[in-house]
Amino acid sequence: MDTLASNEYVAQDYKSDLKPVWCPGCGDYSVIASITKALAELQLVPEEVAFVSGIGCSSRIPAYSAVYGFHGVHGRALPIATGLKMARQDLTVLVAGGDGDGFSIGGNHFMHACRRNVDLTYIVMDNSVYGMTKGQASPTTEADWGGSKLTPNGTGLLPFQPLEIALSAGASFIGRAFSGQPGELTRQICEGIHHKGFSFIHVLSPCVTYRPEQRAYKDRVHQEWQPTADRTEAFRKLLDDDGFSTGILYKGTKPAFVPETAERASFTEIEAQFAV
Ligand SMILES: Cc1ncc(C[n+]2csc(CCOP(=O)(O)OP(=O)(O)O)c2C)c(N)n1
Ligand code: SF4
Repeated sequence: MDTLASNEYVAQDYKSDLKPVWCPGCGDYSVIASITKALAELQLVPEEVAFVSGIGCSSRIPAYSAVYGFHGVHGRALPIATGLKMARQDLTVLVAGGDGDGFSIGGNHFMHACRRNVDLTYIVMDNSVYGMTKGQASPTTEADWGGSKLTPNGTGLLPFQPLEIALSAGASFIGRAFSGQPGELTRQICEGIHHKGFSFIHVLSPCVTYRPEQRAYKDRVHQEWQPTADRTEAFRKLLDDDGFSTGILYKGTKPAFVPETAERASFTEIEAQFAV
């Protein structure tokens, strides 16, 4: 495949013809715009990029982009993406989803993707709610939010801390951005793609339908972090975090996991190994 000369691609080239069905005002519009802008800034050849997601409003992102895409099973985007990257090291593999998809049903995969440090860029649109299934509490929902009929008195549970989990599990790039600040989000996506290893970008992306109060995020976010390679320093910053600090928190130097080239076996050979 031909690699076109630089500056030939514009953001529009990475958008599909599908019109998003998100609610007017949903933060995810800005996330897809930032992603396509980042791909254009990096002048990536669309055929050399693949987008993987699970299920949820945010997980529709691959359908709206014109790179290779796989809209997978709820919570299983990361294992699919890991397998793809292991088999096709030449591809830039992006993964997208929501807090429910990534931290609830997919929470186990999140930890192990951080630990494996395969070269993926994982963009989580966190709206602290299950948008697609009409507003149930998610792992990042505040303990006292009573907006769901299922939990009218709140969950009473300590919210999941995605950045702390990512840092302790071994992610080598961690950032947080706000969908209402697309310039900063685009910058982080570019840096995350550049970074060799597992890049986790936590995006505060309001669900205006089930969490209309999240419109106030714009008054709460504050640019705070400069990247450090010191995990202790990054943990200290997280202890002071109010959940609305933005910036790149951590950029480590751990080498990305690259698989050894395995000898391929035929299906008959594999079956023979399991024969009793
Ligand atoms: C195995 C399985 N369990 C549950 C569901 C139902 N389901 C679809 S989307 C979703 C939650 C989506 O929430 P989130 O990932 O936060 O994304 P959002 O819609 O808020 O962007 C759930 C529970 C499903 N599709 N598959
Ligand atoms: S329900 Fe919420 S997350 Fe889903 S499209 Fe509407 S605003 Fe966005």
